[in-house]
Amino acid sequence: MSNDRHGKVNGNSKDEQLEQYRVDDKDKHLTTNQGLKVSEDEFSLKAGERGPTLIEDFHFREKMTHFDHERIPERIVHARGYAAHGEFEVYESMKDYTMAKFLQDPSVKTPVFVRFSTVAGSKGSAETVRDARGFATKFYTEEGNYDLVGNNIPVFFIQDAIKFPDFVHAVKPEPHNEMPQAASAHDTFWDFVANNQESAHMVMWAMSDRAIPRSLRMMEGFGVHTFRFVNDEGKAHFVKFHWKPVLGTHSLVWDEAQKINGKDPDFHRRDLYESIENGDYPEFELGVQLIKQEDEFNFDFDVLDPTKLWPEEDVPVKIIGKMTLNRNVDNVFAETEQVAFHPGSVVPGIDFSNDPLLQGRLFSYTDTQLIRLGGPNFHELPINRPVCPFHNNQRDGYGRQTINRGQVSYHKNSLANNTPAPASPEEGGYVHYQEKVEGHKVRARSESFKDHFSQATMFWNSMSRPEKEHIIQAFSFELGKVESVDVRKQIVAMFANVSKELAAGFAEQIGLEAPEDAGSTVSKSSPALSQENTKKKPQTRKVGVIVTGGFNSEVSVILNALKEEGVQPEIISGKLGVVKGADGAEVEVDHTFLTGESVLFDSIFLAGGTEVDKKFTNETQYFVKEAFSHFKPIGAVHEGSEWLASAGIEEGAGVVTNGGDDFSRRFITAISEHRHWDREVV
Ligand code: HDE
Repeated sequence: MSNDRHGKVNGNSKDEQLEQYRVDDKDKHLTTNQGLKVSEDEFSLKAGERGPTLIEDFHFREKMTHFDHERIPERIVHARGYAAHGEFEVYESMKDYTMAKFLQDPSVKTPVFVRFSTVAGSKGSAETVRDARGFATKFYTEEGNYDLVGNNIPVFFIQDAIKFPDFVHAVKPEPHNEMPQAASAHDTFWDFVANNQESAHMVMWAMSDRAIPRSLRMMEGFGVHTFRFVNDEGKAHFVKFHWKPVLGTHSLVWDEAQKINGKDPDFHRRDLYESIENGDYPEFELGVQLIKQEDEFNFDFDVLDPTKLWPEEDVPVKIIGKMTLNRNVDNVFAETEQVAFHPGSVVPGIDFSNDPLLQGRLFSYTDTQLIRLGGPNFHELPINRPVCPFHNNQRDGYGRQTINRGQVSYHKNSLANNTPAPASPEEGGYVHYQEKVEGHKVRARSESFKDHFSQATMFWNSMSRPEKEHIIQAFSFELGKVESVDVRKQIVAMFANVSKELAAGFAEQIGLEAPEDAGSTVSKSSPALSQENTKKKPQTRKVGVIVTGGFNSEVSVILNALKEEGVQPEIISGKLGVVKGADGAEVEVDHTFLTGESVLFDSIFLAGGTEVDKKFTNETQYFVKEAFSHFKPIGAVHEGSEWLASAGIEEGAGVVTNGGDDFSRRFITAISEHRHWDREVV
């Protein structure tokens, strides 16, 4: 069926359900909320044309009151987010591991809603900040909603939920001056890190390129915690969830990310929205790592510790299905803002582990929705409703919509035949995994959680040379913004435990001595952690094509070749309108140099042309030099090659020139590579 979001239903059960709530106001009369047609909407009711407004003006009062109450509290974390609808399909039955119904039948498509987010920034903050990204998926299954509320980083800063308020207070803008917005580069964050050393591993990820994704479509997702799969024989496996982007995992460079925040603070949502509108549906494969219950203690990390990952080389990721995001929301507030995720929303076959971070989250999410969405009935909001029926004896509360019929609202009862009645496991009733637990009530942490550095070192060891360099630069930037020299010193000492090379690398740049002792003896690395080893594809990459009148006829051939490979050329020139080639061919200009910044493109193509003035030359040089300094692929033909040479840029390391038959192929290969780190940038 159709994917048209403008009024048509695309055929999945969630979409059909949402359709009942959609309203089109176009071509209708204006009414009050009571349905009364309004005859005038520009002038309030007054005692005389120049007199005071009358309180009996119900229309004015209703309109203003509603407006006064339009805002709800933003999420305490993950306030800045963007979402889309889609579908999930499993590749093969996971019956051996879990009885979750949506993981059984490859012919079943389960509707999903995914909200991506930054963590620290406010609702209106910029999107390409250095931060973890939320990756929260709601599966609307036949057995109820299952929420996989993950991040794009597989570990977390703390090991126990009781520290979350402290961590969030430390990373948010400082309370005395409310600065800086959406950034960890300040004293309280780094003070927290130095004094809570379990954060070491996650900080490595946060300082790496992972924290500045190129696109929400090009980042991994992780459930972070260890969960349990339970099959219909009651047998359990520990499981970690992964989302693998079909386009590979790619990042921006830091200078570029900061500039984008100014040029287009909506960069990530625009990219997601436009991709879906263009039919370039973002795809993510679902992977699981499985550890048998009886192997719980056979690893050099505790499976319950959320600051540890399971190296993919030791515990392979089994790819089990695919999610496709194919529909933008109709209304951001109604859907994206009001969606309420909760890691405790599970279905039979999926259960929790005793990870103390997860355990605390199981409390926090419902609690936060109560204030954010104003009461206990947020599950009735259209975006949050399960697609299966729900029946219980919960009643009333603000905004209740369901009209529960009948006399009985309690269990057990005889007046309604003791219904609604609990379901047996055979009937789909959820049964918690019967893990045996015993212990003293203590406020303590297991000894097995105490190694904070080995995996941080493994992460460092796994990075390529440019990735390591970026991490050193990130530490240098962030600590360069930290005013307390004492905090800086503590961080150098702390990260010397991860790697002396790392600590010495940034110590020097922040005016401190390289550490003398410490260092790490860990030599393990995990190639899967390096983005160098990710998938590389040209599809959906944006190429800024700089062209002017009188361009060579070869240009149209090259543009067609790019489009055939799924590359998206956008034309940039001195002014909007049409540019004519030497052979009379015409191209429509998409951007001038004012609106088409180099940081907004993956690659630059200098297509040439003869109608050049000084302004055009200056703008082109600035543009291409900036793209070059961000290691982007650059192509140039005809006059474009001369523009390149006059900018002082030579062929090599992702700079493709000399036209000819194989130019398009060479350029597309360079585009697929994403960035060209071998380039000497001065
Ligand atoms: Fe969250 N987190 N979190 N978190 N989290 C929230 O819930 C919390 C954690 C994550 O797009 C809040 O509705 C605690 C880890 C995402 O709507 C809140 C702890 C991971 C989102 C909350 C954590 C996440 C949230 C704020 C430590 C990755 C956005 C608003 C125990 C696995 C979901 C809200 C969306 C949102 C609490 C740690 C992911 C306050 C107490 C680890 C993706 O309930």
